[in-house]
Amino acid sequence: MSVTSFGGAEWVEAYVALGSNLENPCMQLQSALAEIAQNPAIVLLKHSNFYDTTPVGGPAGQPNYLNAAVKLRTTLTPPALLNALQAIEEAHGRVRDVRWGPRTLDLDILLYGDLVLDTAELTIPHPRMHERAFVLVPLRDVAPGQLPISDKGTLDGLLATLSTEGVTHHEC
Ligand code: ROI
Repeated sequence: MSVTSFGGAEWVEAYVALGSNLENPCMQLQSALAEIAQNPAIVLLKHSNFYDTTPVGGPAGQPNYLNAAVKLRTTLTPPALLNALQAIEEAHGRVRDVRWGPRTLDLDILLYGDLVLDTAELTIPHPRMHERAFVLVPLRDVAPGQLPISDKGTLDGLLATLSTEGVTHHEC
């Protein structure tokens, strides 16, 4: 695990994906960025562009998503970061009913330092990130192309294998 120490606290770099396809996705993502940044145990380092993306999986006919990604530094452990992100999702009225159904706000931990974790609550790296252009295209805005994605290859290597059709830059 690579960590940096500032005044005693251990700071780990992590990447988080954001998604929304209900109730004004631009507003959902912009306020989520502000709320993540407000956490005293999180420093938001960079956020990506916003992308309009065709839904992958889930029920037919759901609206397009707005996706983004952030690079942050945190002293929170992975479960504590997950709790913090879920509290923001809940404040945005996220209801977990239909699996892969439409949602006001989805915040997923993609990577946490070079940690590999597989528990009932949390799998890091995110288990499907390597096959999702709607995750990797925004991630490339905030992460280097050589970033390793578990044992699946580098970010640029994976992007070269995926169709990015259906992922288009979106001004909010
Ligand atoms: N599809 C897109 N394009 N963007 C998402 O954020 C997204 N999230 C999901 C599923 C339903 C798998 N599909 C998605 O959870």
